Amino acid sequence: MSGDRAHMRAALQVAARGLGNTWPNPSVGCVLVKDGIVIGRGWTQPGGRPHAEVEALTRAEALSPGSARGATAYVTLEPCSHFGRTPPCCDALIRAGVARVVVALRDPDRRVDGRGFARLRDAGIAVEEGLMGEEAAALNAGFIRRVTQGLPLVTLKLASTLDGRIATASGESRWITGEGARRAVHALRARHDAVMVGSGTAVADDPELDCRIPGMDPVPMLRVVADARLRLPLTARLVTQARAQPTWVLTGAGHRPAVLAPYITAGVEVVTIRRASGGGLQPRAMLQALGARGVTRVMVEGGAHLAAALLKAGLVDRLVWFHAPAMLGAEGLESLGGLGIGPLSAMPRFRLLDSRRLGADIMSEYAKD
Ligand code: AOF
Ligand code: ZN
Repeated sequence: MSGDRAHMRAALQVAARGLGNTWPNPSVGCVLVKDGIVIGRGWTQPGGRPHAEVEALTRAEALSPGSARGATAYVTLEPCSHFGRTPPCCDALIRAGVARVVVALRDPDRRVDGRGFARLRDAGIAVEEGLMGEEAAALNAGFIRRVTQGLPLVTLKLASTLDGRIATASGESRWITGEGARRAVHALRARHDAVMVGSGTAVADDPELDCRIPGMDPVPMLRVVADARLRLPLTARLVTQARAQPTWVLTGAGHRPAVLAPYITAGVEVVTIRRASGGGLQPRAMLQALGARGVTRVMVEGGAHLAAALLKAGLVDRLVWFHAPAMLGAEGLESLGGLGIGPLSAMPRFRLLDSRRLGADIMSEYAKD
Protein backbone atom coordinates (compact mmCIF):
# COMPACT_ATOMS: atom_id res chain seq x y z
CA MET A 1 0.00 0.00 0.00
CA SER A 2 1.24 3.51 -0.65
CA GLY A 3 3.27 4.82 2.24
CA ASP A 4 4.08 1.35 3.57
CA ARG A 5 7.78 1.66 2.81
CA ALA A 6 8.13 5.08 4.41
CA HIS A 7 6.39 3.91 7.57
CA MET A 8 8.56 0.79 7.77
CA ARG A 9 11.64 2.95 7.28
CA ALA A 10 10.49 5.05 10.22
CA ALA A 11 10.00 1.89 12.29
CA LEU A 12 13.56 0.80 11.42
CA GLN A 13 14.85 4.21 12.44
CA VAL A 14 13.25 4.08 15.87
CA ALA A 15 14.39 0.47 16.27
CA ALA A 16 18.00 1.58 15.75
CA ARG A 17 17.77 3.73 18.89
CA GLY A 18 17.77 0.63 21.06
CA LEU A 19 20.87 -1.00 19.54
CA GLY A 20 23.33 -1.81 22.29
CA ASN A 21 20.95 -1.68 25.23
CA THR A 22 18.17 -4.17 24.62
CA TRP A 23 20.18 -7.39 24.89
CA PRO A 24 19.40 -10.28 25.24
CA ASN A 25 16.45 -9.07 23.16
CA PRO A 26 16.48 -7.59 19.68
CA SER A 27 15.87 -3.91 19.15
CA VAL A 28 12.48 -3.62 17.48
CA GLY A 29 10.58 -0.59 16.19
CA CYS A 30 6.83 -0.13 15.76
CA VAL A 31 4.89 2.67 14.06
CA LEU A 32 1.07 2.81 14.28
CA VAL A 33 -0.69 4.57 11.44
CA LYS A 34 -4.38 5.42 11.01
CA ASP A 35 -5.83 7.23 8.02
CA GLY A 36 -2.29 8.06 6.93
CA ILE A 37 -1.40 9.69 10.23
CA VAL A 38 1.17 8.35 12.71
CA ILE A 39 -0.66 7.85 16.03
CA GLY A 40 2.10 6.13 18.00
CA ARG A 41 5.72 5.03 17.81
CA GLY A 42 7.61 2.71 20.08
CA TRP A 43 10.87 0.84 20.36
CA THR A 44 12.21 -1.88 22.62
CA GLN A 45 13.16 -0.40 25.96
CA PRO A 46 16.50 -0.79 27.80
CA GLY A 47 17.00 -4.35 28.98
CA GLY A 48 14.64 -5.62 26.29
CA ARG A 49 11.19 -4.72 27.59
CA PRO A 50 8.58 -3.40 27.31
CA HIS A 51 8.52 -4.50 23.70
CA ALA A 52 8.13 -2.03 20.83
CA GLU A 53 4.48 -2.78 20.01
CA VAL A 54 3.32 -2.28 23.59
CA GLU A 55 5.24 1.00 23.76
CA ALA A 56 3.61 2.27 20.56
CA LEU A 57 0.13 1.18 21.68
CA THR A 58 0.58 2.76 25.10
CA ARG A 59 1.55 6.07 23.53
CA ALA A 60 -1.34 6.02 21.03
CA GLU A 61 -3.81 5.16 23.78
CA ALA A 62 -2.43 7.88 26.04
CA LEU A 63 -2.99 10.52 23.37
CA SER A 64 -6.39 9.28 22.32
CA PRO A 65 -8.01 6.21 23.92
CA GLY A 66 -9.26 3.65 21.37
CA SER A 67 -7.36 5.30 18.51
CA ALA A 68 -5.49 2.10 17.55
CA ARG A 69 -8.77 0.46 16.47
CA GLY A 70 -8.56 -0.07 12.70
CA ALA A 71 -4.94 1.14 12.53
CA THR A 72 -2.00 -0.44 10.70
CA ALA A 73 1.06 -1.47 12.72
CA TYR A 74 4.47 -1.45 11.01
CA VAL A 75 6.81 -3.66 13.00
CA THR A 76 10.45 -4.49 12.21
CA LEU A 77 10.21 -7.98 13.74
CA GLU A 78 7.36 -10.49 14.00
CA PRO A 79 5.29 -9.62 17.09
CA CYS A 80 5.88 -12.14 19.86
CA SER A 81 3.32 -14.81 20.66
CA HIS A 82 4.86 -16.25 23.81
CA PHE A 83 4.52 -15.46 27.48
CA GLY A 84 8.10 -14.51 28.29
CA ARG A 85 9.11 -11.75 30.64
CA THR A 86 6.13 -9.82 29.21
CA PRO A 87 2.73 -10.94 27.80
CA PRO A 88 2.60 -11.48 24.01
CA CYS A 89 2.60 -8.39 21.79
CA CYS A 90 0.20 -10.20 19.43
CA ASP A 91 -2.43 -10.17 22.15
CA ALA A 92 -1.91 -6.47 22.78
CA LEU A 93 -2.33 -5.72 19.04
CA ILE A 94 -5.46 -7.89 18.85
CA ARG A 95 -6.97 -6.33 21.98
CA ALA A 96 -6.36 -2.82 20.64
CA GLY A 97 -8.26 -3.70 17.45
CA VAL A 98 -5.39 -3.15 14.99
CA ALA A 99 -6.64 -4.12 11.51
CA ARG A 100 -3.41 -4.74 9.62
CA VAL A 101 0.14 -5.64 10.65
CA VAL A 102 3.09 -5.18 8.27
CA VAL A 103 6.25 -6.97 9.44
CA ALA A 104 9.78 -6.74 8.07
CA LEU A 105 11.22 -9.98 9.40
CA ARG A 106 10.16 -13.28 10.96
CA ASP A 107 11.42 -13.72 14.54
CA PRO A 108 13.91 -16.63 14.52
CA ASP A 109 13.40 -17.14 18.28
CA ARG A 110 12.01 -20.68 18.53
CA ARG A 111 9.25 -19.50 20.87
CA VAL A 112 7.89 -17.27 18.09
CA ASP A 113 9.09 -18.25 14.55
CA GLY A 114 5.81 -17.89 12.64
CA ARG A 115 3.50 -18.33 15.61
CA GLY A 116 3.06 -14.58 15.89
CA PHE A 117 1.82 -14.38 12.30
CA ALA A 118 -0.56 -17.30 12.86
CA ARG A 119 -1.97 -15.78 16.03
CA LEU A 120 -2.64 -12.45 14.33
CA ARG A 121 -4.23 -14.10 11.27
CA ASP A 122 -6.42 -16.29 13.48
CA ALA A 123 -7.74 -13.10 15.02
CA GLY A 124 -8.74 -11.81 11.58
CA ILE A 125 -5.88 -9.32 11.20
CA ALA A 126 -4.36 -8.81 7.73
CA VAL A 127 -0.67 -9.71 8.00
CA GLU A 128 2.09 -8.93 5.49
CA GLU A 129 5.63 -10.18 5.84
CA GLY A 130 8.98 -9.20 4.30
CA LEU A 131 8.82 -5.46 3.65
CA MET A 132 12.44 -4.19 4.07
CA GLY A 133 13.39 -7.57 5.48
CA GLU A 134 17.05 -7.16 4.51
CA GLU A 135 17.36 -3.89 6.39
CA ALA A 136 15.70 -5.45 9.45
CA ALA A 137 18.03 -8.45 9.26
CA ALA A 138 21.06 -6.15 9.15
CA LEU A 139 19.79 -4.17 12.13
CA ASN A 140 19.25 -7.30 14.18
CA ALA A 141 22.23 -9.29 12.88
CA GLY A 142 23.46 -9.66 16.47
CA PHE A 143 20.18 -11.00 17.83
CA ILE A 144 19.77 -13.36 14.86
CA ARG A 145 23.34 -14.65 15.33
CA ARG A 146 22.74 -15.28 19.03
CA VAL A 147 19.44 -17.07 18.50
CA THR A 148 20.52 -19.18 15.52
CA GLN A 149 24.19 -19.85 16.36
CA GLY A 150 24.59 -19.01 20.02
CA LEU A 151 27.25 -16.38 19.24
CA PRO A 152 27.26 -12.57 19.29
CA LEU A 153 28.06 -10.46 16.25
CA VAL A 154 31.73 -9.37 16.55
CA THR A 155 33.05 -5.94 15.58
CA LEU A 156 36.81 -5.58 15.77
CA LYS A 157 37.97 -2.00 16.30
CA LEU A 158 41.60 -1.04 15.84
CA ALA A 159 43.34 2.34 15.88
CA SER A 160 46.83 2.54 14.47
CA THR A 161 49.38 4.49 12.49
CA LEU A 162 49.33 4.10 8.71
CA ASP A 163 51.81 1.25 9.10
CA GLY A 164 49.55 -0.57 11.53
CA ARG A 165 51.42 0.22 14.78
CA ILE A 166 49.57 0.84 18.03
CA ALA A 167 52.37 1.97 20.37
CA THR A 168 56.06 2.83 20.52
CA ALA A 169 58.55 0.12 21.46
CA SER A 170 58.27 1.26 25.09
CA GLY A 171 54.48 0.95 25.01
CA GLU A 172 53.54 4.63 24.70
CA SER A 173 50.20 4.78 22.91
CA ARG A 174 48.32 7.90 24.09
CA TRP A 175 47.27 9.25 21.69
CA ILE A 176 47.86 8.03 18.19
CA THR A 177 44.46 8.97 16.79
CA GLY A 178 42.69 12.22 17.64
CA GLU A 179 39.63 13.48 19.44
CA GLY A 180 37.20 12.79 16.56
CA ALA A 181 38.22 9.14 16.46
CA ARG A 182 37.82 8.83 20.22
CA ARG A 183 34.32 10.25 20.01
CA ALA A 184 33.47 7.82 17.20
CA VAL A 185 34.72 4.95 19.37
CA HIS A 186 32.35 5.96 22.17
CA ALA A 187 29.47 6.18 19.70
CA LEU A 188 30.36 2.69 18.44
CA ARG A 189 30.45 1.36 22.00
CA ALA A 190 26.95 2.73 22.55
CA ARG A 191 25.63 0.51 19.75
CA HIS A 192 27.23 -2.62 21.19
CA ASP A 193 26.16 -4.64 24.22
CA ALA A 194 29.71 -5.26 25.41
CA VAL A 195 33.29 -4.11 24.88
CA MET A 196 36.01 -6.73 25.09
CA VAL A 197 39.80 -6.51 25.42
CA GLY A 198 42.63 -8.94 26.01
CA SER A 199 44.45 -8.92 29.33
CA GLY A 200 47.58 -7.36 27.80
CA THR A 201 45.63 -4.26 26.85
CA ALA A 202 43.80 -4.23 30.19
CA VAL A 203 47.08 -4.39 32.10
CA ALA A 204 49.01 -1.91 29.92
CA ASP A 205 46.30 0.77 29.53
CA ASP A 206 44.14 0.32 32.66
CA PRO A 207 41.15 1.34 30.48
CA GLU A 208 37.65 2.17 31.72
CA LEU A 209 35.98 1.15 28.45
CA ASP A 210 33.08 3.41 29.30
CA CYS A 211 30.72 5.19 26.98
CA ARG A 212 30.51 8.95 27.18
CA ILE A 213 28.86 11.01 24.49
CA PRO A 214 28.63 14.78 24.94
CA GLY A 215 25.07 15.82 25.80
CA MET A 216 24.04 12.30 26.83
CA ASP A 217 24.10 10.49 30.15
CA PRO A 218 26.96 7.98 30.33
CA VAL A 219 25.77 4.65 28.92
CA PRO A 220 26.70 1.76 31.23
CA MET A 221 28.83 -0.69 29.26
CA LEU A 222 29.43 -4.33 29.93
CA ARG A 223 33.22 -4.76 29.89
CA VAL A 224 34.75 -8.19 29.12
CA VAL A 225 38.39 -9.13 29.61
CA ALA A 226 39.91 -12.23 28.01
CA ASP A 227 42.45 -13.21 30.64
CA ALA A 228 43.54 -16.86 30.47
CA ARG A 229 46.16 -16.49 33.21
CA LEU A 230 44.24 -14.02 35.36
CA ARG A 231 46.79 -11.24 35.04
CA LEU A 232 44.31 -8.40 35.56
CA PRO A 233 45.42 -6.65 38.77
CA LEU A 234 42.84 -6.19 41.51
CA THR A 235 43.70 -2.49 41.39
CA ALA A 236 42.65 -2.19 37.71
CA ARG A 237 39.75 0.17 37.13
CA LEU A 238 37.87 -2.64 35.40
CA VAL A 239 37.91 -4.40 38.78
CA THR A 240 37.52 -1.51 41.21
CA GLN A 241 34.60 -0.05 39.21
CA ALA A 242 32.87 -3.37 38.59
CA ARG A 243 29.94 -2.46 40.82
CA ALA A 244 29.16 0.69 38.83
CA GLN A 245 29.56 -0.97 35.42
CA PRO A 246 29.70 -4.74 35.05
CA THR A 247 32.99 -6.48 34.26
CA TRP A 248 33.23 -10.10 33.20
CA VAL A 249 36.60 -11.83 33.25
CA LEU A 250 36.95 -14.84 30.97
CA THR A 251 39.67 -17.15 32.22
CA GLY A 252 40.89 -20.72 32.05
CA ALA A 253 40.07 -23.44 34.56
CA GLY A 254 42.36 -24.31 37.45
CA HIS A 255 42.70 -21.06 39.42
CA ARG A 256 42.58 -21.59 43.17
CA PRO A 257 39.37 -20.34 44.83
CA ALA A 258 41.47 -17.99 46.98
CA VAL A 259 42.79 -16.35 43.81
CA LEU A 260 39.31 -15.91 42.34
CA ALA A 261 37.60 -14.74 45.54
CA PRO A 262 38.79 -11.10 45.57
CA TYR A 263 37.61 -10.57 41.99
CA ILE A 264 34.18 -11.94 42.86
CA THR A 265 34.06 -9.85 46.04
CA ALA A 266 34.80 -6.76 43.92
CA GLY A 267 31.74 -7.56 41.80
CA VAL A 268 33.50 -9.13 38.81
CA GLU A 269 31.81 -12.08 37.14
CA VAL A 270 34.44 -14.76 36.51
CA VAL A 271 33.61 -17.11 33.63
CA THR A 272 35.63 -20.27 32.98
CA ILE A 273 36.44 -20.94 29.33
CA ARG A 274 37.94 -23.95 27.56
CA ARG A 275 41.60 -23.49 26.69
CA ALA A 276 43.02 -23.81 23.21
CA SER A 277 46.03 -26.10 22.69
CA GLY A 278 48.50 -23.25 23.29
CA GLY A 279 47.02 -22.48 26.72
CA GLY A 280 45.10 -19.37 25.63
CA LEU A 281 41.31 -19.26 25.66
CA GLN A 282 39.51 -20.82 22.74
CA PRO A 283 38.08 -17.94 20.69
CA ARG A 284 34.80 -19.65 19.80
CA ALA A 285 34.29 -20.81 23.39
CA MET A 286 34.69 -17.21 24.60
CA LEU A 287 32.01 -16.00 22.22
CA GLN A 288 29.74 -18.93 23.07
CA ALA A 289 29.98 -17.96 26.73
CA LEU A 290 28.93 -14.40 25.85
CA GLY A 291 26.09 -15.62 23.61
CA ALA A 292 24.85 -18.00 26.28
CA ARG A 293 24.63 -15.05 28.67
CA GLY A 294 22.57 -13.05 26.18
CA VAL A 295 25.18 -10.82 24.49
CA THR A 296 24.22 -10.08 20.87
CA ARG A 297 26.83 -7.49 19.81
CA VAL A 298 30.38 -7.31 21.10
CA MET A 299 33.04 -4.80 20.13
CA VAL A 300 36.60 -6.07 20.50
CA GLU A 301 39.16 -3.32 21.05
CA GLY A 302 42.38 -5.30 20.98
CA GLY A 303 45.03 -6.11 21.81
CA ALA A 304 47.05 -7.64 19.04
CA HIS A 305 46.79 -11.17 20.40
CA LEU A 306 43.00 -11.29 20.93
CA ALA A 307 42.36 -9.54 17.60
CA ALA A 308 44.52 -12.07 15.76
CA ALA A 309 42.97 -15.05 17.54
CA LEU A 310 39.47 -13.97 16.51
CA LEU A 311 40.52 -13.19 12.93
CA LYS A 312 42.28 -16.51 12.64
CA ALA A 313 39.15 -18.32 13.77
CA GLY A 314 37.06 -16.41 11.20
CA LEU A 315 34.97 -14.89 13.98
CA VAL A 316 35.23 -11.19 13.10
CA ASP A 317 32.10 -9.98 11.30
CA ARG A 318 32.78 -6.26 11.09
CA LEU A 319 36.00 -4.32 11.21
CA VAL A 320 36.40 -0.64 12.10
CA TRP A 321 39.93 0.61 11.59
CA PHE A 322 41.05 4.12 12.51
CA HIS A 323 44.26 5.27 10.83
CA ALA A 324 46.31 8.24 12.00
CA PRO A 325 48.51 9.95 9.40
CA ALA A 326 51.75 8.87 11.08
CA MET A 327 54.08 5.92 11.24
CA LEU A 328 56.21 4.18 13.86
CA GLY A 329 58.19 1.73 11.75
CA ALA A 330 59.28 -1.78 12.58
CA GLU A 331 60.07 -1.00 16.25
CA GLY A 332 56.47 0.01 16.92
CA LEU A 333 54.08 -2.50 18.46
CA GLU A 334 51.98 -4.29 15.89
CA SER A 335 48.20 -4.05 15.86
CA LEU A 336 47.86 -7.75 15.08
CA GLY A 337 49.60 -10.88 16.30
CA GLY A 338 50.45 -13.71 13.92
CA LEU A 339 47.70 -15.02 11.71
CA GLY A 340 49.58 -18.14 10.63
CA ILE A 341 48.76 -17.59 7.00
CA GLY A 342 50.22 -19.97 4.43
CA PRO A 343 49.11 -19.14 0.89
CA LEU A 344 47.71 -15.73 0.07
CA SER A 345 44.36 -17.36 -0.60
CA ALA A 346 44.08 -18.09 3.15
CA MET A 347 44.23 -14.38 4.04
CA PRO A 348 41.10 -13.02 5.78
CA ARG A 349 39.44 -10.58 3.43
CA PHE A 350 36.96 -7.84 4.14
CA ARG A 351 34.69 -5.68 2.04
CA LEU A 352 34.88 -1.91 2.47
CA LEU A 353 31.50 -0.50 3.54
CA ASP A 354 32.42 3.08 4.30
CA SER A 355 35.43 5.30 4.81
CA ARG A 356 35.45 8.80 6.18
CA ARG A 357 37.66 11.50 7.52
CA LEU A 358 37.53 12.33 11.23
CA GLY A 359 39.75 15.34 11.81
CA ALA A 360 43.22 14.21 10.73
CA ASP A 361 42.31 10.52 10.86
CA ILE A 362 40.47 8.08 8.60
CA MET A 363 37.79 5.70 9.84
CA SER A 364 37.13 2.70 7.60
CA GLU A 365 34.35 0.19 8.14
CA TYR A 366 34.44 -3.28 6.65
CA ALA A 367 32.30 -6.42 6.68
CA LYS A 368 33.57 -9.98 6.42
CA ASP A 369 33.76 -10.95 2.75
C1 AOF B 1 8.54 -8.18 20.05
N1 AOF B 1 8.82 -6.87 20.25
O1 AOF B 1 10.17 -5.23 20.94
C2 AOF B 1 10.96 -7.43 21.08
C3 AOF B 1 10.67 -8.80 20.83
O2 AOF B 1 11.76 -12.36 27.41
P1 AOF B 1 10.76 -11.53 26.68
O3 AOF B 1 9.34 -11.75 27.07
O4 AOF B 1 11.13 -10.05 26.68
O5 AOF B 1 10.83 -12.02 25.17
C4 AOF B 1 12.02 -11.96 24.46
C5 AOF B 1 11.79 -12.39 23.03
O6 AOF B 1 10.81 -11.53 22.43
C6 AOF B 1 13.03 -12.24 22.17
O7 AOF B 1 13.83 -13.38 22.17
C7 AOF B 1 12.42 -11.99 20.80
O8 AOF B 1 11.99 -13.21 20.24
C8 AOF B 1 11.20 -11.18 21.13
N2 AOF B 1 11.57 -9.75 21.12
N3 AOF B 1 9.48 -9.12 20.31
O9 AOF B 1 7.42 -8.53 19.66
C9 AOF B 1 9.98 -6.46 20.75
N4 AOF B 1 12.14 -7.04 21.63
ZN1 ZN C 1 6.65 -8.75 22.10
